[in-house]
Amino acid sequence: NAENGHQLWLRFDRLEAESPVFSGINADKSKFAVKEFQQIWKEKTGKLLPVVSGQIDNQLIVGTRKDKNILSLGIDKELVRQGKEGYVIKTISKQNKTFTVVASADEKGLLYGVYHLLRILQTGEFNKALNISEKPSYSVRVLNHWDNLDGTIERGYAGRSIFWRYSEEHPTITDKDISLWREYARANASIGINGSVLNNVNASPKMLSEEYLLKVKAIASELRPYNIKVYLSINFSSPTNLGGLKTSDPLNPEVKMWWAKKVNEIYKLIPDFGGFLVKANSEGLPGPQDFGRTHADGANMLADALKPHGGIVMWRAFVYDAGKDDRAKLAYKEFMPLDGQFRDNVIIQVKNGPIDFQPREPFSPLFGAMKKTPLMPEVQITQEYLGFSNHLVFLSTMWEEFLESDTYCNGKGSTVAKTTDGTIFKQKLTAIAGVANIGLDANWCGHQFAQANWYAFGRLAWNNSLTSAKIADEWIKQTFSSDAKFVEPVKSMMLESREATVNYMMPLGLHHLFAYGHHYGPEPWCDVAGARQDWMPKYYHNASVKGIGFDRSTTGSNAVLQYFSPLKEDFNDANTCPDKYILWFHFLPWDFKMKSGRILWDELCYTYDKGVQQTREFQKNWDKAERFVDPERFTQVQNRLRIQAHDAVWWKDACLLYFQQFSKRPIPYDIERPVYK
Ligand code: GCW
Repeated sequence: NAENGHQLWLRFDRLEAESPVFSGINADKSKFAVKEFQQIWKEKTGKLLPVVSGQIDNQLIVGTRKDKNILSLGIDKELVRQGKEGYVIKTISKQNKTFTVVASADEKGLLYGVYHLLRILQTGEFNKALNISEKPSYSVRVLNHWDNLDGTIERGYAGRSIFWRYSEEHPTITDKDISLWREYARANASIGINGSVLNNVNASPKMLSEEYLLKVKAIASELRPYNIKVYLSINFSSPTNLGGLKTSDPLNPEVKMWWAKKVNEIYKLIPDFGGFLVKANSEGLPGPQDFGRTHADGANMLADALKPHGGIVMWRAFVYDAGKDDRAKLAYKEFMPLDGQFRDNVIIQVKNGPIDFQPREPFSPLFGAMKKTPLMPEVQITQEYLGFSNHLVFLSTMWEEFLESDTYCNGKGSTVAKTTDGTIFKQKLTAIAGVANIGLDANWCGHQFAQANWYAFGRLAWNNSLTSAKIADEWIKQTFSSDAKFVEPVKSMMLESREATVNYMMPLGLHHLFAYGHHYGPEPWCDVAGARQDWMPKYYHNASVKGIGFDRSTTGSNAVLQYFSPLKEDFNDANTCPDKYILWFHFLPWDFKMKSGRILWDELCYTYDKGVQQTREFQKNWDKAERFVDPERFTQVQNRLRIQAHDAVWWKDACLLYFQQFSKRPIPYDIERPVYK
């Protein structure tokens, strides 16, 4: 693809310039990782790295513990410790000669090791004193594609599906598909993603028809060399809707049989198939509760069918029955009583926050609370509630904030990261999911900077203690330029961008002020007759002359009680609750005294305005970067920053002018005047 952004972070244009040229590679040429390295080296430098043996200075040694060139190094124990996907990269000196070694226990790890080497060559971190050992934080690091079989993508803002691009009736495969799938797989492998759920969680029963499974098989065979397993979202009533059975009751023997057969059929086609992702009894989809059964009954039935083949079930906890209670409490209420009832190949997939991918939410109280069932975080890479692919929002800081949130489930330091990666609860199965932002757009993600979110998800899934600053730094250097005059300002823009977005959209813990349905712009006044109350912004902001916010304290919905001490006490008291969550947990009068000394109304005005000013700085910042970027990508980003600044003003004016009817106070005179009526 001709477009510049198509190469993602895989440009590798400084392999030679920034590094000492290797004298040659000592490796088994038939290994996939070695072929991959050689191919990239050849593409990017125009030269093939010669294969050498014997002891030559500056040699690159690549192999697994069973290879002769690695066996002799005496690092076997270390390699075994890193597990199948881990690796080491080391500088070894012997008799005045230096070697760079990339070694692993298994070929899977070797591929990741080789990509790590390429990354440090490209970012200028390569040196002659390397001692790197890596292994992933989570064993399953999976992208969820909300791709429909007709080629559309739910909440996708980068074009149509790369998997299902033609007629829904007869899935076809072209050469273009195959090369795209390969590029996709390579990009994922380069950041450690090892699984793809190929279809929307709002799943069509047709997904499991033979015709579609054949296409899944074809996709799987392109992804397999890159260590990526395929998974499918299933519709819980498939036995009825596809199989023609009278029921889909998970305890019915015929239903169990149907799933067992279906699973056998899948594994015949795809022997390393990963398993199922299930959205059940959620937003109107069918599920075990339709038959008086529990989530555990449903998940276990599927788990039993998958178990003999080594497959897993990722069962989502995104449930909220209309009108039952405060929406933020519902997943906890439904799932906590089931703790300990799930099979060992089931993992519960929980969105980072208790509502739904808002610009800011506290972490879901299920993390840390379910102690006998493994949980996997689900984050959203696609920007459903964050300006689609028009706004530059680097989500890494949001995920870092989430992963580093202390649940206190096991005393201080029990971060969400540690409750899910096996550190605190010794579960065998660990996983993390990101809802992909990938489509057929030439640059894959719509916004050039949205690629950074795909990148950041992979890096954090691999190492959940990486900082966003490190991730941004790597990404900028690989994607654009290593020049400090470019890297530093662009990095600070990225690191500030999510907070800026929270400021101009929903500061101080406000949430769900979005326009109904599409979730792009503001619509705090929205009132759709007959619609679910918990889809209406008013349900969340409750603005009136008395004040604004959602009372989730002990004088309100009691949601605070789902958190461990001392969090629940901190959240419960408006004077100790962090400002960033204050209107999430409290309904407060307009003249409530904030920590800054301002009254709430003024604080709200200043924060909205700050968000607007931040987007203006982003524009200036980017304009100064012009000389470092190709005109194509420069202009694309410039245009989108213009939209973002415009939207920020729209958000600020819409929200402030709407809330002002209730606050009945002036907008402080030193901030920008409204331009909308
Ligand atoms: O965020 C909401 C979206 C739905 C989505 C749902 C979910 C796939 O608005 O489009 O459906 O969550 O996560 O299941």
